[in-house]
Amino acid sequence: MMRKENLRVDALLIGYETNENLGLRSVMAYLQESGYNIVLVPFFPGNDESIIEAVRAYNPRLIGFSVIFQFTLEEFGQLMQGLRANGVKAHFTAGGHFPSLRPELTMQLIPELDSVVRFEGELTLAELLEHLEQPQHWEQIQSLAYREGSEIIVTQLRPLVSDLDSLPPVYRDEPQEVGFGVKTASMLASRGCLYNCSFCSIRQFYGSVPGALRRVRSPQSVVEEMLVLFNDKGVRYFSFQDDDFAAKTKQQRQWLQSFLKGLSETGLANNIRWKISCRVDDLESEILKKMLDHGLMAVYLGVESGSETGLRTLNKKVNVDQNLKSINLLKSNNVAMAIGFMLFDPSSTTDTIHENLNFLKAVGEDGYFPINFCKMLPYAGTPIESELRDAGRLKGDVTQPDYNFLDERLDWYESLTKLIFTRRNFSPDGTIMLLQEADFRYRLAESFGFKGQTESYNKMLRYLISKSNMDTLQTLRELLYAVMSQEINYLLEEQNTIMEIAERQWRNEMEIEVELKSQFMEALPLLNNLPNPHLPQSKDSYMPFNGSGVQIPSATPKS
Ligand code: B12
Ligand code: SF4
Repeated sequence: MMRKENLRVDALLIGYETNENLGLRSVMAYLQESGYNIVLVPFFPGNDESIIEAVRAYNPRLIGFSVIFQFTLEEFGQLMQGLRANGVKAHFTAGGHFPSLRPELTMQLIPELDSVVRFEGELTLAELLEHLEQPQHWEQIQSLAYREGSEIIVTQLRPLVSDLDSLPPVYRDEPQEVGFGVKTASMLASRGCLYNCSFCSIRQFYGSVPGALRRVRSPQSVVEEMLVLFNDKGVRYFSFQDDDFAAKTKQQRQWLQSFLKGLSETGLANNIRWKISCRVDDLESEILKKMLDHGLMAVYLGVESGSETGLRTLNKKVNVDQNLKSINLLKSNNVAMAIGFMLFDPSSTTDTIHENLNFLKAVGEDGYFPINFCKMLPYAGTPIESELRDAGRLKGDVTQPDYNFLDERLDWYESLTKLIFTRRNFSPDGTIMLLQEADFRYRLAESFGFKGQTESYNKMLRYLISKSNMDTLQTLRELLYAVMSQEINYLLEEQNTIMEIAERQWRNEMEIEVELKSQFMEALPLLNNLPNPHLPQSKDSYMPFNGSGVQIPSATPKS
């Protein structure tokens, strides 16, 4: 972030920037293209002071908050309070999933907000900036919610941008590194998804507005953006954040073929690695192999459940067998992977929990990837939220929506697992993050063509991941038995057993973490000395993609 004292900018945008906030950066690029002066400031808890300082320095006409995670509503509310308390008079607006779907509630909960920009923000925010000082015009701005006295006015919806190529490439600054000096960028080739999983915000977000449920950029524009990042910023690892990097229908496969062709023609295919997130039914051997030949390195798979009942409740439209097949396909092709998995969902019973634990054992015992799990949460506007509300099972508050299970003892079980596993599963320095990081770095090194010398490190890593997976499953089983075999009234008598299970789990985690850190430290000099043989040194060795199909000589192929 550049500091220019006493500069009055048009807008200062604030949001989580863990993997580059592509939504905010797209809004920023569009506004810049429209001639506005914009600044981006990252948000994270505890950063309020530097945000206040930035606001003083830039004196923006408008501050835009990116509330893409429902659970951050309160944090953003507090930040806005702090800004107002410091005398900041700028117009406050917010965008993202929750504000879009619940604009009135958002503005009631955060009285400091002057408006909400609903759904896709590029065009709406540009129009708001243009007419910021003419509130009488605001009712003509589509997809806006704003205050008029004590009333909240919600305007007509704006159709989705029909051609994503008409938007400028997202704003970028200096890329982060993912290890061994490899620079990374987040990418987006599409917006939206054709499915309607009951727990997911995506369908509600894009489906509430006129326009196609899923829109794709042209393969040329995606490749071109990658090439610019490769040449100008030295980016070698591209992380696609598309909701579903789809490869199921004929049309989607055709898109993919053109994309892969573009990667070959530009010489990128052999010199970059990339990651996608997709559904299990997108994966099929032939197309996967083609993607791997063009630099695909990692896949995040939306598995979600190992129980047929669970998959039905989540409306995933796949079965357990398909889940297993896709995971095995990735394993047999040596692809780095992680899965999304919800051990608990509203239909959970002891039987479905057992099914899930069996599934996790089947996929996790070999230590191929660390298993992680969570409880499905009913986000605003999702089908499951309304089902739970209708059934009188919805509880919690706006930032932490929750529900009760049909069997009261499962509520106890789930609370205990939360208590025991939150650090392992979600803390930035917990076992899962450490194992994932170690696994990722190993696979990155391996994928860039450095094989053999880290074999012992790999073996140790598989052992530790398998141990963590199996310890976790044992704890989950024992806990389930301890809780479910008792009447609620007698559960307190199980306190000691439960404490023993928890303490053993935590001891095991500590042991794994200590071992991992020492192994990692030992392997690090070796891994760090990777010669990076396939990374071209000079950006001049590449020409910009011109879409004409010109073959550009590529560097050393991937081993
Ligand atoms: C990339 C990503 C992440 C990245 C981080 C992204 C970041 N910015 O830092 C990582 C991997 C870290 C992540 C983590 C999580 N994520 Co996530 N993530 C995404 C994902 C897949 C893509 C985001 C994106 O780039 N979208 C593309 C852009 C173009 O769209 P957009 O963000 O919606 O932005 C547009 C509009 O919303 C609007 N807009 C957005 N902000 C603003 C601000 C202003 C001022 C204006 C005017 C407009 C505006 O304009 C933008 C352009 O049109 C989304 C799904 C999705 N499609 O959005 C889930 C999503 C946001 N994640 C979600 C969740 C639940 C999580 C986790 C809680 C998961 C977990 N169990 O751990 C964590 C929490 C992270 C944390 N901070 O603790 C949910 C949020 C649901 C909800 N209602 O709250 C989503 C929607 C996925 C889903 N299927 O439901 N996530
Ligand atoms: S979970 Fe994935 S497949 Fe299901 S609706 Fe959401 S983005 Fe689409």
